[in-house]
Amino acid sequence: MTNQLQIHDTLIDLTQGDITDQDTDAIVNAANSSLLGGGGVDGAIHRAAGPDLLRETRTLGGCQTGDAKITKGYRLKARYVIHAVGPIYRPSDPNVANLLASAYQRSLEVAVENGLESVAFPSISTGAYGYPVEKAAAIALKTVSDFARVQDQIKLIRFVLFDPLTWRVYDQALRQISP
Ligand code: AR6
Repeated sequence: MTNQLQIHDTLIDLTQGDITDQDTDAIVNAANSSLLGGGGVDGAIHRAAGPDLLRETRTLGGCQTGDAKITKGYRLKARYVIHAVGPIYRPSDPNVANLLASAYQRSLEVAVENGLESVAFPSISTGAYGYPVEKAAAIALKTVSDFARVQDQIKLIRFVLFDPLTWRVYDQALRQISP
């Protein structure tokens, strides 16, 4: 299953699977602000990268919600991991959408600063952090497509959706922004 949208020099594509298998220049981790690991995709990335990843994240002093920090990828195929911290969903908080958009935006900025050309994202905040997938997918795809319109360095932005339901929601959201 795949769905794609080309924007200038950047291909945005959706795939279903395990992000730890990706050979993009970087994979993005849905981390927490400690950057010391956790469950979900964070746990899977730390397991696949090996203990050197935690050794490096311990030196970073954490990361604020809506921000992102880069490390090496160690045993992963991806050379780098960009650790992004999405918000815990609170329906009454008007800032959660901005913080989620910022997690994607900052990840891409960090990728550009490090000369990278391909980045794979999970669905940030829609697991343990409880963000409704329909809302999160629209924010994620709008943020990365706006980014694609204003830069030409990143050639591939891939979303690796773990479960079929999340994949379908992103697929629908991508269709809505496609010409
Ligand atoms: N590859 C791709 N996606 C995955 C994988 C994988 N291997 N494993 C899970 N997902 P979550 P959050 C999906 O909970 O909501 C952690 O404990 C999952 O199905 O990983 O941002 C952190 O340390 C869901 O669609 O991240 C934080 O404390 C998506 O990844 C907290 O969870 C995100 O789910 C962050 O919560």
